Amino acid sequence: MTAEEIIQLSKTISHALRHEPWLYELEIDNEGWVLVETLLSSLRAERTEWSSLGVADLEKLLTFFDKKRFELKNEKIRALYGHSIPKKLLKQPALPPITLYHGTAVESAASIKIYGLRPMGRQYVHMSVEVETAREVGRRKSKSSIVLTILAQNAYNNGLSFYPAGEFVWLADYVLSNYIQFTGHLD
Ligand code: HQG
Repeated sequence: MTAEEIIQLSKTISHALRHEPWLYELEIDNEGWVLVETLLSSLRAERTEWSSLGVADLEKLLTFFDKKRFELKNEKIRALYGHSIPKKLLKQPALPPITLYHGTAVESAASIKIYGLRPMGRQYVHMSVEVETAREVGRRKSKSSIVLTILAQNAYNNGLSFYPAGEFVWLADYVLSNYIQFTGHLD
């Protein structure tokens, strides 16, 4: 597969596992898992180029990106984050790092100051462990982006749950604005 083909495949799998699994006849369990074989047979039927897709192609896809979007285990696969399906997935809460980062459009900052971070179209608010990753997330949204600092442990100590989603992404149900620093890290 060329790089472009891997990106296309990754986007389709993200769509299937995060947003509209029913279009691929997938049944997602409470933790987001589906059978690899069911996903593969659905993808094989989707495009002629994918007619002989196998587990090795998925493994190649997983190592191709720096970002770890999917987890493959015991003949099952799941998206680690990003879901928008109606059934909220179960996540295990854990102690987050002292600070996390969230990149967003400068235009959204005023509303976030008032309402805090909300999941908007997804099930959870997404935060990054590293500033640079958050900066890239913010750049997707606007030409002028900002990286917000989340006082994660402080919020955790006051009862807010955080959930690890892979090594570099953390999720939360919401983050109140008193745990968000808006200064610094302006693009
Ligand atoms: C904003 C991609 C106004 C929030 C990325 C964000 C990430 C508010 C947008 C992952 C708000 C939602 C998730 C409020 C939040 N008022 N705006 N109160 N609260 N927002 O795309 O975090 O490459 O759903 O700041 O890289 O940007 O697909 O979330 O701008 O890791 O694997 O509402 O998706 O990963 O946008 O991105 P999104 P996100 P992949």
